[in-house]
Amino acid sequence: MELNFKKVFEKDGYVIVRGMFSRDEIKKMREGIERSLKENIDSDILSNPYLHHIPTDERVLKVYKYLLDTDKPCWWGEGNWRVDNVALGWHKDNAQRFCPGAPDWKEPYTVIRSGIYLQDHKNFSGGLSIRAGSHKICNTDTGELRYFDSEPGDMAFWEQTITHSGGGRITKWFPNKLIDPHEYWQYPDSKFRPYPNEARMVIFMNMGRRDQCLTRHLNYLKTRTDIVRIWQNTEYQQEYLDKAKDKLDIIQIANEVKGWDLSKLSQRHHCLPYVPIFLNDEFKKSVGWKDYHKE
Ligand SMILES: O=C(O)CCC(=O)C(=O)O
Ligand SMILES: [Fe+2]
Repeated sequence: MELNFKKVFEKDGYVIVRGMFSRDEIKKMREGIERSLKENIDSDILSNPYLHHIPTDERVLKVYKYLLDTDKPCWWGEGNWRVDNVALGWHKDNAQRFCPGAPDWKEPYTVIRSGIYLQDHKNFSGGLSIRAGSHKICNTDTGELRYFDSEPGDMAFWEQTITHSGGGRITKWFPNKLIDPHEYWQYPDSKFRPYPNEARMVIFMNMGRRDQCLTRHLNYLKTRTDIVRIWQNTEYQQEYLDKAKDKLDIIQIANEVKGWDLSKLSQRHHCLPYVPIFLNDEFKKSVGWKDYHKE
């Protein structure tokens, strides 16, 4: 795998690495998700008996190390899978999405998300829509519309600040002519290519490096029920940790949030404060703030 896409990544805010996994590996990942569903395993994938090898896979790490410019990417347990559950509508996934004055927009947001889409979105709808170059812009209306036309085996990496939407649809006769997801409703279904026949399965992961952005990102995640619930479900097997710890800088936030009352957290996104008057001791106490970049 030749790594020569840093400039493109920095300019567009995303990259698709083709043919990272074999068809057989993809089939096993699908089976791993099916078994997890049956056995009710909904925890960080590094603790999942069927999927724990993915974050430490040499090919995955090679790309993360290259993009993050670090020898040991940070792992904090933001790795999960989704089945038929699509985040529709343009959005970003960073901590402060609406204030251009926030550090998110003044400095690079160094957390990188990735997705392994386990079905064909080259010939079928259902892939990710994104706005190229929008990772540097604090609004969701700007950036050329693109579609992740991934085939099983491809893996996509994108910035948390990029504008994106799940469940993209391609048209039947002109797959390169994309329609804004907010306008799909204006067209008949017959205009679009169908979704793949099999269930839509995606494995998502985030990695970063030890810096102030990481501290902001992790404390932001601690305000959200969806991610805290996954951490609460997570018990790392020592064997997996031992295998991973030479490759990943592991932060076990899962241990910090064990007894937390989920009803006190938020189901939705709330922007992380960034000016001292709001990012005060009371707020910090409420999220169990930690300076992860200093640890
Ligand atoms: O379902 C998808 O493809 C998009 C999910 C999403 O928005 C995300 O993982 O950040
Ligand atoms: Fe998202």
